[in-house]
Amino acid sequence: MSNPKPLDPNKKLDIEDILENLEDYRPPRKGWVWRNVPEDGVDMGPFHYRDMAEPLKNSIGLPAAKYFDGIDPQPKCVVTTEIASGRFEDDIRRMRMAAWHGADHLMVIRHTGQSHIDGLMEGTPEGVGGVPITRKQIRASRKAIDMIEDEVGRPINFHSYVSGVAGPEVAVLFAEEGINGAHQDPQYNILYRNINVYRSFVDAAEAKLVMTSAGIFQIDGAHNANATAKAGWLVMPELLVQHGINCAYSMIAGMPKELIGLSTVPPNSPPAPKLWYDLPYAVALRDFFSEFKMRAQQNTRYIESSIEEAIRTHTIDTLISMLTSADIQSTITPDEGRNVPWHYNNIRGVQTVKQTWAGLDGINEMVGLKIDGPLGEMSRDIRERAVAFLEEIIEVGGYFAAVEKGFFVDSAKYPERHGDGIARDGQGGVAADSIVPRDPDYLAPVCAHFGHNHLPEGVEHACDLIGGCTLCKPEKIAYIDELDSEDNVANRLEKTYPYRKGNLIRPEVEWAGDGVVLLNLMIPENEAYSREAGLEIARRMGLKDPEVINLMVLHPSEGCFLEVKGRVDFDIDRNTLKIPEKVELLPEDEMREGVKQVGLKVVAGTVGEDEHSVGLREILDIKHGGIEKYGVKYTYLGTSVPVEKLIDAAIETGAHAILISTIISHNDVHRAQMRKLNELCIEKGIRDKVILIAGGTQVNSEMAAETGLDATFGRGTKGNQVVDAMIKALKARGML
Ligand code: Z97
Repeated sequence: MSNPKPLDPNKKLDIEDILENLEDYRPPRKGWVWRNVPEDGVDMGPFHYRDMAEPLKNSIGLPAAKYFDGIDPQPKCVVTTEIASGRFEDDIRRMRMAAWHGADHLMVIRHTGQSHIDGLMEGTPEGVGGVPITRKQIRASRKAIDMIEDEVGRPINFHSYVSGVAGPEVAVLFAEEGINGAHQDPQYNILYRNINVYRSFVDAAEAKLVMTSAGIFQIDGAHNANATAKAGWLVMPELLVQHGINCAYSMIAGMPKELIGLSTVPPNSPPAPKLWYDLPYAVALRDFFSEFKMRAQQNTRYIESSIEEAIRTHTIDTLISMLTSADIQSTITPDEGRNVPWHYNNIRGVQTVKQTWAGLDGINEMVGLKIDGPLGEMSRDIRERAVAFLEEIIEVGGYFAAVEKGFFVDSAKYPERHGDGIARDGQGGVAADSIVPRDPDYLAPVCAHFGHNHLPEGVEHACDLIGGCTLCKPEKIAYIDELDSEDNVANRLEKTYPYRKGNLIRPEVEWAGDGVVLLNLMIPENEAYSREAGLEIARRMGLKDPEVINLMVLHPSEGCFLEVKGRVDFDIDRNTLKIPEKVELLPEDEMREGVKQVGLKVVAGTVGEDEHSVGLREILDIKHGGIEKYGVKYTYLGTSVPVEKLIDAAIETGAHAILISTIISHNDVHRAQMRKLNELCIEKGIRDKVILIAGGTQVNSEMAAETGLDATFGRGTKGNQVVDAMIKALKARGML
């Protein structure tokens, strides 16, 4: 079945529509896709980029893009974001947002311990929303992603894990459903999930071959040692060994190098002198593993609840990726430390990569690494320690013996050992004793099967014996819908219907209608009082379940910055909102051109008895974007200027416009002054030659019509709005 209806960027995803006929849906493509990177670079707006991928069809650029023709340059590396709220119907909306900002590798991970699943679950999920590996969840997500990739104009890689004792079955499910990438590393199961060592490797061979058959890109699990170790930077030699074991084992199982990715993490974080650890480590990795792809993930080991801290570390990590080349740049939502990834934090992560990559585009043409110096020496030191580590593994009897002795994730700098590594008993762990040797005449009529398989004479394709397996004949896949009558997507969608398709609006961070909001507060108190005051303020503001999720001491006694999370339980009815008409400003170039063409001149002053001139002068001066910035010449006559004087000055200087400002206004003085300006100009016979504009704190845009002026502006007006109004008025009068 081909792609469903194209998405309309002005409409929300129709989740009910996506779920319709899901049992018949087949992914239109399979396999991993890298970005298209033109050899001669990419020209966008006023710039030439040396090292960027093709831009998207539909996207949202960085905030500053508006100054540069709205361009949205895309890094050459694949950009990852992790999305797993536990509810796929909410994940897919976030996937769409992330794709619009440039993510093309969407990982559905980290909701629950997927590795604990002992068998494949077809129908019923487990817990709220379940783990993201039921067929229904995967298929609905894949279908949504297929629609989203059409919308943004770039293939999107969908990713999850192949781990736990159900790993091979999960791999088959992923291959059937068009998953494009997966974590797979038998060492992960052993070290972190206590799955029997032998079972884990047997399963891995089968899973890796199945993944290969569907072109699923593999990411290993070595980086978990960095995240788990007491001192993340001390496990560098071990990380090289773990990468080496998974790469070698994957190739033995039949996986081509192009599908093998190393999961790397710069091991250190400021205030440590990060570069002195991370750069030699990255160089060592590239030296040993140049034939494989690098997936760089930002450091999360030392990140807690400060979003800014996470983003700053991520920026330095991205610089390291650029200096040493990374094929995939994985972002962690910068709220990882809070363990509650929210929609907008996925976007922040993607933006960090996008901004760093664009800003540092082509860095390697201007800056090089000095390998002849401490960098080279330190990198060599890491590699030597890794080789010694590997030699010791062989000496003690191989990998399994080393695991029994607790070689891995020890907190000392190798070759020292503290004896606190993760040790696993070869005879123990989940699914110990579950390996059954194959019979000499073993026959499995399925494709992509690891190990000896005695096919009858003349049969080349194993599944020909059964008329095709599910990988070759997807119509053979049995689709089982959710079986739980309580916890299922239909029930959840019914509850969230008013927010998705009805008229109700409630803020959300994760799930439709969750009502979660975040308060930013500065409390001028010490930490203990700030915390309690923050909670009390949130309660009085009517927030439910308030919780301080970040606290930064500004000074031990002067104050703290707090982020307080809470929930609102009211809705806003869309129909009660009045949307103000939007004034589309002319493009900046058009404004400048118009100003230049007529040699636009204005006279300006505050009128009546008003000495407040700051607002008007901000509108005039170049510094904060006043009209001078656009080339307008102005004559400023000062404060409390009589309207007559302004008109005379306009005639004398040949000004095209008069700008007046009033702030203090009793008895509607501002209105009277505005009317007077119009009437006097008519009297003097120059009304059709001058544009009359007034501004002030008590002025609004409707007063122009009422007082006979061309335009009137209130609080917060900027110079570009005034220039826009003048150019539009000149055009309307045929003067431009
Ligand atoms: C990342 N932020 O992107 P469980 N298998 C392997 C793994 O590395 C992992 C799992 C399974 C991280 C994601 C770390 N990776 C978190 C090779 C986890 C997960 O569902 O937690 O049991 O398995 O790499």
